[in-house]
Amino acid sequence: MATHFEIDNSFISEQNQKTDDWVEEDYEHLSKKLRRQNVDIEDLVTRAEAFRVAIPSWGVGTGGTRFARFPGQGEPRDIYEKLEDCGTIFKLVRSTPAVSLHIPWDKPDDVGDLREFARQRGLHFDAMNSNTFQDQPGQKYSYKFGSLTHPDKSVRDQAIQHNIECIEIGKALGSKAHTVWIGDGGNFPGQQHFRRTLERYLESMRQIYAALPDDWRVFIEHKFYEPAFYSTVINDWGTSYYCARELGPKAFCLVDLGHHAPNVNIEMIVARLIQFGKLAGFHFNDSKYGDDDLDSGSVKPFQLFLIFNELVDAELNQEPHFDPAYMLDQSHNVTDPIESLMMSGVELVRAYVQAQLVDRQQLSDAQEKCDPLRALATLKQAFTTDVAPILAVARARAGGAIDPISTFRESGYRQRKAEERPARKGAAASGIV
Ligand code: RM4
Ligand code: MN
Ligand code: MN
Repeated sequence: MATHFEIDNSFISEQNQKTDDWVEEDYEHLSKKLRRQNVDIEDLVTRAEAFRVAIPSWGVGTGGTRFARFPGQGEPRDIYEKLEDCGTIFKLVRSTPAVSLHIPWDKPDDVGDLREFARQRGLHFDAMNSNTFQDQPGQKYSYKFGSLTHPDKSVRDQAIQHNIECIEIGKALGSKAHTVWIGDGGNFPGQQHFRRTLERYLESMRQIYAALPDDWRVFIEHKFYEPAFYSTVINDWGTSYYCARELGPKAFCLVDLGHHAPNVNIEMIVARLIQFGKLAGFHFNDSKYGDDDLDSGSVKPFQLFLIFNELVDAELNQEPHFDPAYMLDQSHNVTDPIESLMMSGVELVRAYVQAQLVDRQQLSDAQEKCDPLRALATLKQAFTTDVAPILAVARARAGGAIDPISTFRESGYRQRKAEERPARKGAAASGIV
């Protein structure tokens, strides 16, 4: 069998030695600064080390737009190569041991073999994702006009069966959750009867819900437009919340950051879902207009921080049913996907650690005393603290890279994969193109 290039641990520690000096110096300085605020830096490093975010299998391939896709060199050609890349990301940043699969893009021939392949790389499987927004070769009924909410029962049944199959595959892989995002909706006023389509959704979802094992959860993902441009069936968090309540205690609402109109107060939606005990978790990304595919923290890092502020507040308060699943869901069209995913993963830990720095007593006092300026200043103090040394130390202690991007580039991984993975004739990249 051909050997596959891997970055080895000794290479990572060699690279880390190049940067050790400044890390130590900056860490020391930050620890003194934080001590003045009664914060123990070691406690933050422990929390940073424990932070986990899942990688979407479809994120390691190059994405594209409706206009074009510019494939990168050495792209993964199948689920095994995708897992190889996920394993590399995990090795360098140490916070991403879970991978989320999309079926049928990642449908394995041999589930046991795939599970073992992942295990050998220290990886396991996060939520499963179904796909009823595309037609697959040989599929009997088309999803052109919807899936779980289609007027024709045969189409709905086919979509239900597909979701149940995803759960079955997930069970064999050791997953514990299933995410349902549908592309169902309308492009024209009058095309769909709004109430009737939502009724059909619930009817279909009840059957999927019934197939969930006891220790599983189902995540409902809302999106306000695209691919349908006039209306979508699960358009916002209110609809998602209503459905999750109707379905039962194993149903939760998933927030994909890009699935909201520009300027929507997402942190407030997060707080509401926490309060109602229905927050499933996140698909993290960033957006500028109506997109859902920019890298996390690239455009609105303050918003990301404010979201984590709500999450950390809930964590510290030990809110009931609070067990959010974190995943990245973004499309890398012009960057190396491995680099983007590593950087995004790091941005999430950064926001998480910054949110830990919020002086909660001071914030609460400012709120009770109706002092908005003080409240904002309290948040800003945490947000403007440069926690980079904490992140670097956490990664290094866990065996990861102090500088994941440089280490990745120095390793020559991408060039090696370009040799190992010549484009297969006629093979289309699986995923959104
Ligand atoms: C959608 C949504 C889903 C993802 C697909 C690929 O916009 O975010 O989570 O499965 O894209
Ligand atoms: Mn998503
Ligand atoms: Mn999306």
